[in-house]
Amino acid sequence: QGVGVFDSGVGGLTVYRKLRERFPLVDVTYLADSQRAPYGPQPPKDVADYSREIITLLQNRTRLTLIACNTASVAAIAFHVPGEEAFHQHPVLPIAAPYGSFFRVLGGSGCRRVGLFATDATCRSGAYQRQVLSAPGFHLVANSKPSDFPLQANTTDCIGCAECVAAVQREGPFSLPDTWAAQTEAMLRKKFVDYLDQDGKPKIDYLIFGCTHFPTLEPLIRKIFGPSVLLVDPADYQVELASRFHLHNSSGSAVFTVSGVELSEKLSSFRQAATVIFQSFLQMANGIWQ
Ligand code: DGN
Repeated sequence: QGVGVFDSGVGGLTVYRKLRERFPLVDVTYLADSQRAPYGPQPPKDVADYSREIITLLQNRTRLTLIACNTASVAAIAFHVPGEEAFHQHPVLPIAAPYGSFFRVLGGSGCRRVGLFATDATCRSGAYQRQVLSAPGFHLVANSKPSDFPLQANTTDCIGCAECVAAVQREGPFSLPDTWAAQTEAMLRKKFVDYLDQDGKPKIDYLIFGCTHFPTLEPLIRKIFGPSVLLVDPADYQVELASRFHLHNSSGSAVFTVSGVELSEKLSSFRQAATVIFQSFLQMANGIWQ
């Protein structure tokens, strides 16, 4: 009766956190496919197959699955996972789906320049670009060529960062020495060059986190852009949509599962990264790791 959540690794914990805030008493099964992470560089067809496999596993014990990985979501959508028939009884909500365009609810007036920060696979899919371009008044920074979708690998209207996924997956940003934080900030500043003017002022009004690992980098990103840029986490809209499914309140338990043969090793590194992402995580998990 609970909710299944999966990601290639720890990124989906940022979705789990929002789900838990919204539904404290719903049981959750979280699956980190660490054995096959990262998904970003792999062929979308393979990633879609992983998703199909994981959803099949989760649907036995949950009522609804959230794909808490943008890369898996865009692959799943492209390869029709889940097919209507196969998962008829078990709804699946991919994070990168066009949920009636989240920009509509953002409101605001004047300039609405949007930046996108995602994995290369999500950038190439054009999933978020299409949403931005279909929302009246919003446009992408830097350039955008909607007719080119699906985009080429070197697209410039989206900023991809495989290194960021790897870094968050490995350790998370907060436990690292200041020197590392400084290096990461420098790397991000380089990445965001199209989104900053010569004085370092933002050229964007919104930044979409198109990868679930990236909200953990928020303190550094906030430092770079300052307070005026609105950071958009699609998990808010995904979790909101989950509320339509009348989720069953229970004990609010959470089971965390990691794929891979060297399970104990994977679990300990996952646990470490999870702890870093939000301190009370282990407390919440209450020792029920599998
Ligand atoms: N958290 C995943 C996403 O949202 O795309 C990262 C994908 C990966 O494994 N590189």
